[in-house]
Amino acid sequence: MMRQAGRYLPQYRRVRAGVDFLTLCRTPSLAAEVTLQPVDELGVDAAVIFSDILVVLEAMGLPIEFPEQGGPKLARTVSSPGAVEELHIAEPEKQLSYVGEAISLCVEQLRGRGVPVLGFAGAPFTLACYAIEGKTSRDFTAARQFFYQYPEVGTQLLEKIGESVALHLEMQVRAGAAAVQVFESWGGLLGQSFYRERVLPVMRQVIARVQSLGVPVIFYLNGSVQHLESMAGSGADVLSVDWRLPLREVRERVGTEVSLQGNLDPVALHSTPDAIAQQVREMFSGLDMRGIVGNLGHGIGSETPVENARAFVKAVQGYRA
Ligand code: 1CP
Repeated sequence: MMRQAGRYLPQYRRVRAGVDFLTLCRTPSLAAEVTLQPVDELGVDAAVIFSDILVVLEAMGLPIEFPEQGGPKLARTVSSPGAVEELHIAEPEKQLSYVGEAISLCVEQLRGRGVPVLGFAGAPFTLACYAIEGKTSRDFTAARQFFYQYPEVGTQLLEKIGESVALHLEMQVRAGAAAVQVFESWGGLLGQSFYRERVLPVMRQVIARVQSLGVPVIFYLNGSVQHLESMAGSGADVLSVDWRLPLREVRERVGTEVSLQGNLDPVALHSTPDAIAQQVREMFSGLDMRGIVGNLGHGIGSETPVENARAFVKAVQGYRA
């Protein structure tokens, strides 16, 4: 599940009560502990390393803060073409080595259990949104404006972030990640041709770089309806889609060469275990199940009842059986 290690789990909140979010990310033993909680508690088939997409921006020279209220904030933003010039390419082996150490610890602790560890990173456009605006936004208007105002510099920004993301993912693979997921959480804000022409070329490069190390890449895009053909053209091994279209229809649009991951609306986990099992059957109905990964259509909410998250995992695994 997306964001499977986190606030809806009481065990996570107990660990978090003693440390701030960034300390948790930067302490490999603690990051590994919370990464493994959903494996033990829910029986998920893969562990998703505990980290955040924004750590790459910090390594590029934009310090981040995670205040207890109000969501993450950057201490500096990219507000002019000059600021793009000043950004560094991240050096993950030096600056983000804690992520690799946490992955290696998880791999070691999961040995013999048949549970792979997944790495992840934000996609270049989604990270550019945070780099330009410095915090979350409903529609990232200022970020999108930047790309129209400074088309060439906008592309340079995507390329610099893309290079940093590729290096970060390569480091995670070397540390033992069996696959990686790239999160394009804000891609749905863009029109079809803008995404295809301005963003997809950089995504393709990132994906190919990681694949050359021999691991599959999962490409998640929230708001995927208008971008399915772009996603299919990205070269990713698995397309992870939101809940807005049935998987059957997604399959028709992207063909049979690529695997699909998804796509229950995470809000549906606020029903009952029986209703969740019914929704999982509906989600898979009429599909050839080869190359299908059962998942949510976006991150699990922090108020989700744990027994319902468990019911979701059980329903997917029951369907597979
Ligand atoms: O206090 C806390 O515990 C902070 C809450 C929190 C958590 C648990 C944040 C702040 N990040 C995380 C962990 C996290 N972030 C994971 C954990 C690993 C797992 O999957 O189990 C992952 C995969 C992420 C990825 C992430 N961070 C994304 C992409 C996925 C998505 O939901 O679209 C995004 C957009 C972020 C930014 C971010 N970090 C934290 C928050 C609250 C946000 C969202 C801000 C916003 O709404 O724009």
